[in-house]
Amino acid sequence: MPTSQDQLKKMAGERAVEFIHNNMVVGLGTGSTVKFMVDALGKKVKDEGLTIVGVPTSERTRLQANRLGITTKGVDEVDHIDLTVDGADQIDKRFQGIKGGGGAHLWEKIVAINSDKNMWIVDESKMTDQLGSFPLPLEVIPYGSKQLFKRLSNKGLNPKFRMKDGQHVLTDSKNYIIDLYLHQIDDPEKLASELDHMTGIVEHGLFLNIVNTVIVGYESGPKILH
Ligand code: ABF
Repeated sequence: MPTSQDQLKKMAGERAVEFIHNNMVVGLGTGSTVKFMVDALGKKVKDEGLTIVGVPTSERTRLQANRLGITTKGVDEVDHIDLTVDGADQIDKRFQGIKGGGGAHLWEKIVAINSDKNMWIVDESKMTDQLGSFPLPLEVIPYGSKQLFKRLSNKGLNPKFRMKDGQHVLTDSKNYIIDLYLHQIDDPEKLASELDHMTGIVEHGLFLNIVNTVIVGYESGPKILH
């Protein structure tokens, strides 16, 4: 019986917990792989009487952590973050990533850039030779977003508002999300720089030169890549 994607995610999430020790301040990402990690972390905290402070990157993760007895603080309430463990949507061979499939990439990037170390936990399906087949999320300010949409379209970036039941999907900061359907991104650095200078875009989901360690769940077991 082949290992399911969830089993591969759980494998990576549980292996990540072995890197979390007493008195650490740990950034807690978003997504289903992180959910497995936080479940395992909650068990470790309880079984070993661990003292850690979690810094969640979404309301969803904060609620899960608190439910499991993990103390959480806001990113501005801690003086440093030892390690952030987060998921990802795509990771290429240079450890460049696309994140934001869950609409949380702004808070995730804020916590990530304020962390001493970053670790991504994924199942093997997220590893790719080239970024781009996963739509690139943008968090955008609602005011002027239709004009921004037109500018993105005119640049050939194939934008689409992220909608659910006819309504804009809102981020935790109450902004809109536009996904760019690019199929492949030949120069992530160039695209990131272009997007960084477009007024109205709060943050894009290209996470470049951020991650230190990736744990991948494979059929044969978890692999730790540096
Ligand atoms: C989050 O993890 C998001 O940035 C990304 O979209 C998601 C991956 O989701 P999953 O772990 O459920 O595959 O950090």
